Amino acid sequence: MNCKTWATAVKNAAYFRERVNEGEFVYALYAAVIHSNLGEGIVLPPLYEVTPHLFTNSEVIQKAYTAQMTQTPGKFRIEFTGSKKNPEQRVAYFGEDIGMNVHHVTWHLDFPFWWNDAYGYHLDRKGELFFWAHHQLTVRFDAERLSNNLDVVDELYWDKPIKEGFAPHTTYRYGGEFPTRPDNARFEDVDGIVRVRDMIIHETRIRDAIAQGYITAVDGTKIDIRNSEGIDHLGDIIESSFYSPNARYYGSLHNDAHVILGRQADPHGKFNLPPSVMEHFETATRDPAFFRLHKYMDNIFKEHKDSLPPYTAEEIGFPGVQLTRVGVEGKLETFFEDYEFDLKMAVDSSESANEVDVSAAVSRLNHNDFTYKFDIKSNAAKPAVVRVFLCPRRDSNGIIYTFEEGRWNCIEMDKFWTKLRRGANVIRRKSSDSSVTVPDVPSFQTLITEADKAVAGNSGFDFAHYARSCGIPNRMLLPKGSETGMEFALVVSVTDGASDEQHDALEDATTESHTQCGIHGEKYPDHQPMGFPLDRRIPDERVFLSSDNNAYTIVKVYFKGEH
Ligand SMILES: [Cu+2]
Repeated sequence: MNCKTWATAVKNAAYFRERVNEGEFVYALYAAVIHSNLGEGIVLPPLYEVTPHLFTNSEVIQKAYTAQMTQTPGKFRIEFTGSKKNPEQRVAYFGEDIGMNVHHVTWHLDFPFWWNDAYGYHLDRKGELFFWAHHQLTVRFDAERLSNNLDVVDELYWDKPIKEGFAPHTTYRYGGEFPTRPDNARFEDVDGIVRVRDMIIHETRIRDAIAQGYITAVDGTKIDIRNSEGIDHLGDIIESSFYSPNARYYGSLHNDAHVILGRQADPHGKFNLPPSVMEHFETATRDPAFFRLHKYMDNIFKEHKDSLPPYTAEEIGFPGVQLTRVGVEGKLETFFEDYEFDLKMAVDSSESANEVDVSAAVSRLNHNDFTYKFDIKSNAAKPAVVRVFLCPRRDSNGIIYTFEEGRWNCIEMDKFWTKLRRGANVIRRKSSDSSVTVPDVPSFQTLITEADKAVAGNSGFDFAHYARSCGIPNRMLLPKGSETGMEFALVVSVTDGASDEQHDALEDATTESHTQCGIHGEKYPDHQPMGFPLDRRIPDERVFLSSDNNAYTIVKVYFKGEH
């Protein structure tokens, strides 16, 4: 991070590559490339090819080793963890998706909890982004559960058993298998690290702050949180990050929760087990308890959002603008496809044995591209911001959610700025342009080949398109849905974009996943709270639905094929 020239940076990287722990090296290198000016425009190879152990299961790793030992190339299929006797297995494709895991790791690299502004700049709305990115993971997981006839996730309770156990079938490169947790484990203190009591105390202090409407900073001053910025402070104290105004008092609820939950297989350190999947961003979502943990955090954030006054008709309105029709061109259809990635870095190589080709084949959720079509009438030329949400319409019993119940479960699909003309406007927006998602990262081999070509002066490869790997994989934009078509409300809101100064620059490829990942080194491009206008209570849906600029339509998401 402190290197002044490219040559120094590369030589330092090479030096440490030989001398530090390899996991630490990869983390440090990725963090430095993301945050240093020298790293601008560098496309980092997909982590599932760099540290495959953390993205696939032990069975596949074992086969790759055998292939190398016997010098027989091979392609090995990854099965999702668990057997059919475990209902959670139905949604393992989500928590174990290699692209979703890369998004989660990269989010935490883009917004490290240890970030200190002395490193060079401020991470704008980091606490709020922590809330929003994880809230979106939670609602997306719930939508996948509903697609697979499962109930939505219940939260974690410190005084109740952790219902789901987990056998990760994942191994470290060095240090053995990730620990297993049986069903219905009860929380125990983790010796010398974190006590259950502390979790309850910190949670109570945070809930107190929400009820009081202010946070107490280290010096005793009160920070008002009953406003739009409150969520940002809350995110900082709940994670907690170095931005927390009082980590001594509010603790580190989220980070400690990952550790205490992760260590329940060996809370007293009797068996000398390595850290669990919960303690690595790469692997945490594999454990279904991750989503319980985040539902618990999410409900605390909701308690705060519910303490704010609902938006008034003026706040969510856009005078002179009417959204007259919301439609989709193309069928909303999902399917599973096979994807192959390289496993060479999972096995040890030596000078005396050739490297053989080893790869993994995994089944991934994808969908057909589609286009939104919005008919908007405007009484004048003006900039507007369009927000698109997809909200499950029914719970697992088939009962239709009320507007107020359903709005918290909405999946953010897209947010974009547009210039309305006076009169009738027809706006088409492609699903592939979503500002929530990123395209598939090219393989390490493709990046090497294309980089060599570019150095030789003949590459047409669009590197900038892949500059960021934080963002929901575009192929997972739609939840799976069902064979007969699962109903969702497609909620669209068109509001005033005049006070968002950056809207002209937003179509640049390197900013494409800004809604949940921000823009490196810049202010978050939207002045409204994340989730607006559905983030606050809607006690009277007529306020929302009678505004001309907000509308919804019911759509169905079809799943084609087998799972
Ligand atoms: Cu996370």
